[in-house]
Amino acid sequence: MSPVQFPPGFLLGAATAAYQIEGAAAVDGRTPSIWDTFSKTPGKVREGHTGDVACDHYHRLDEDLALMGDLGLAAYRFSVSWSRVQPGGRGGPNAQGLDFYKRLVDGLLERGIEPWLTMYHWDLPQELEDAGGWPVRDTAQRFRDYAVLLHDALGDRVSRWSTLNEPWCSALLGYSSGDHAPGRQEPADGIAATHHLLLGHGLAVQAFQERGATTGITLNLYAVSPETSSAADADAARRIDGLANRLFLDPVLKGSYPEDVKEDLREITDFGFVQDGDLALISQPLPFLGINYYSRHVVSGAGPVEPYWRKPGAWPGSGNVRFVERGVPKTAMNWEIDAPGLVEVLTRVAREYPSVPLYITENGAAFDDKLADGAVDDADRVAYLDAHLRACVEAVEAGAPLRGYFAWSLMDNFEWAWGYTRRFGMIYVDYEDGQRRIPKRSAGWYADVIRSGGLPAE
Ligand code: PNW
Repeated sequence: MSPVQFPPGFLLGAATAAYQIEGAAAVDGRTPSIWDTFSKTPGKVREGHTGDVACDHYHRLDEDLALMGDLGLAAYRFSVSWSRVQPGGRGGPNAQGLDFYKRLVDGLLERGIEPWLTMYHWDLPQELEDAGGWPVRDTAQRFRDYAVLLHDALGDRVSRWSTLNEPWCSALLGYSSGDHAPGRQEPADGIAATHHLLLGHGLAVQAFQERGATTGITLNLYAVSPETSSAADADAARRIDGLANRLFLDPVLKGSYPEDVKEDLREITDFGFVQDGDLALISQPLPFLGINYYSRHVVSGAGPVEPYWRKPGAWPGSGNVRFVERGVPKTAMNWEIDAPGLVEVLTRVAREYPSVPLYITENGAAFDDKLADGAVDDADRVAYLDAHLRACVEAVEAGAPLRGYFAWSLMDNFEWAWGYTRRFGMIYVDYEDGQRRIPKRSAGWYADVIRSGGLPAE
């Protein structure tokens, strides 16, 4: 393949999330989140793994900052553990917890790495779950107060903020399918949680605006296509696109929930949780939309059969949808590799939801990495990242206002329900050998890409 240059100013970074890397779960005043509780509930996470220690990033900050500097990252996307900085999810700040993020941000700025802070990457303080969690409206107010607390503490040195990471996962995997924390399985709660997450986002945007600041949001979006041209398959694709993409894009960028999705969900909920003014809050202007892209869903209306990769509860009201396996190459997550789908998602968002700058805030892959002679030759990950970065350039050439890309992930980490059995990192973490960090081949490759501002010929 031919070499490719990124547009001037195209930002290249890497991403992580608090519960997946920090460890130090009960240190310096942190209280449990729903992921602490969930991972300690037998049968929920592979091998009974937890984030108690994770990559011990909390205690290895300097080493990890040095690795980010070696990579030459232009930006680093991380999340804050809510219960570390506001134990219990209410009341005043925990200075010790905040101090960790101040040291992280200052260390990034010293190295010329732009900090991109995500406020909520799935780790709700357990006390707030005990009070009802995201299906309850008050949780959105709690989130607003937490956003203000973060802005008070870090607003002088962080300018790139995102409220939520992937509310689809928090709401539908957390409250409807139960694959993720808190593991509840009530579709109506999943949809109420969706609204209250988005409301929390809107309240935070408003609070930031009152303080002369801005914050974006990150959604996980999919390319969706029907298996055949039949009407039943087209309807299946409409439903899955509705739940995965438009249920979030429409309220945030158009100020309404999609009518067809409300109709699909009619037997589950009447959307009675939406109050006057909510959608105006949720659809306030954004500085950017973050998109996490991993794969495509190919669907057929010929079900009912379980989706091959999630329990049916993740797709309420879509019991007749079958997720089709096409026999194309997959990652270790069993997710099909589909770089053209990324072009599709970006150009679709640019067309249907114009005038918001876009960033790929996550893209990457788990593969069966082998540590041999102190090195990891992850040629498959290099190929994956190369193909998806080329897709980004193609989307820009097609007119999408895409401004940057964050690889998922900086380092191997706690992959949620899969525990440490799946590795997404460009840096290998040897959990058995004192948490040793070993940059994989992809790390060196990505450093070259950043340094040269382009992709080499294959
Ligand atoms: C995203 N799904 O998670 C998250 O933002 C990351 O924390 C995570 O490590 C990464 O992608 C890889 O999984 C997802 O089942 C988890 O559709 C599950 C799904 C999607 C995204």
